[in-house]
Amino acid sequence: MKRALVTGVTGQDGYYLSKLLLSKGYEVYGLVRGQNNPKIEFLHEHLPEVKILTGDLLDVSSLMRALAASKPDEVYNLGAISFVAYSWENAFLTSDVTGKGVLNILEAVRLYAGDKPDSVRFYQASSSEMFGKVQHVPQSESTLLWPRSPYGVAKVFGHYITINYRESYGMHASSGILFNHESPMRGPEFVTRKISLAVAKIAAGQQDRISLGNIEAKRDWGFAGDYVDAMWRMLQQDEADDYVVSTNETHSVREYLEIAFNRVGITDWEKHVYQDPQFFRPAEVDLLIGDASKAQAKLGWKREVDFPSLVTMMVDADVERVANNLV
Ligand code: NAP
Ligand code: G4F
Repeated sequence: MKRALVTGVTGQDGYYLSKLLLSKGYEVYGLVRGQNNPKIEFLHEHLPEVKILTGDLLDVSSLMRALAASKPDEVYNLGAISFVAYSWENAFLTSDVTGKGVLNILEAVRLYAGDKPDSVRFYQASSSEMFGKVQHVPQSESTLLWPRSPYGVAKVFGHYITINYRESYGMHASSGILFNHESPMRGPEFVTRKISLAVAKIAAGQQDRISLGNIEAKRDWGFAGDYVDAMWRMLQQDEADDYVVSTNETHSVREYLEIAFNRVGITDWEKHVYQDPQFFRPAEVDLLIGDASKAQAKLGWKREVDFPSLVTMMVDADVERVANNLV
């Protein structure tokens, strides 16, 4: 039985990745931060087989302890401050957790692995946000990085320090440059879930409008359940490497709104949408569209859920939650 340690296990990807690893027979250890984190209850209820270890990416000794306790074959580093808008207001914290936190766990893995540096396979959750002010369309592994937010800058550090540990110490450390991926488990601060939740409440007569920022921004949106499979595939390769994971399509927030409102029978949706300056960003990433041909060719990965199905899945899940008073 293989063992995996997952940081960020209480997040969206932590949920889908843990489910995938458990279905493959892994023993899964999840790192949870903080004292009495309320999300532990969710894990006990929905992923009872995951063994919880406490630790924080800011505390190397806690990472060393988690490695000693889990003795992992694979480490998936999903933990991060991941909300881009928040990263301007909390740039130091974001740099520490999302950037330096990667160095902390890489160093912990390196020390733990001792004279067999490639005995623990390592996955780093890099991001399409690193492309920022895009220098090439579509974006691939070789596109110049030009981050536009403190979060993006921190992710660039995490990305290059992962490559550096691979090249310096021979670690099996791979970096997945994942484009936006969503699901009914997405946090409500992200635009897709903010919209699906609001649409469900508007349809139920509980709310009249939604306030948003830049609805012309374009993203390459996929389904989180498909993307965690790419993470796992990366760590099954003989050689560690970096891969873009995307759908190779781009859609605007406006298109997402249209499909979401149409799903609940609202066609004159624009009257429910207000633009509020507080949701515009100091520097925007206007367009993301990935080229995942390397992941498709080398990992045999492909996405299963297309954009309209993703929007529908998210709206339907929130309609059900609203009907059952769960949100
Ligand atoms: P998420 O839902 O925001 O989850 C982030 C996780 O990081 C949570 O479990 C959070 O714990 C944990 N965390 C925060 N600070 C930590 C710390 N100091 N020490 C340890 N853990 C900490 O994010 P996600 O969507 O699942 O994304 C997973 C990873 O992929 C992140 O690194 C994200 O930046 C990256 N990524 C995401 C996307 C996407 O579209 N979803 C795309 C590219 C890359 P709490 O629950 O306790 O807050
Ligand atoms: O949903 P978002 O907040 O996601 P964003 O900024 O693209 O970041 C997500 O994807 C990254 C991968 O590229 C991850 F690395 C990162 O961790 C995170 O998961 O915003 C998407 C777009 C932006 O252009 C934003 O300006 O939607 C626009 N938007 C318009 N109104 C809004 C809103 N975003 C949010 N969150 N809230 C709004 O009201």
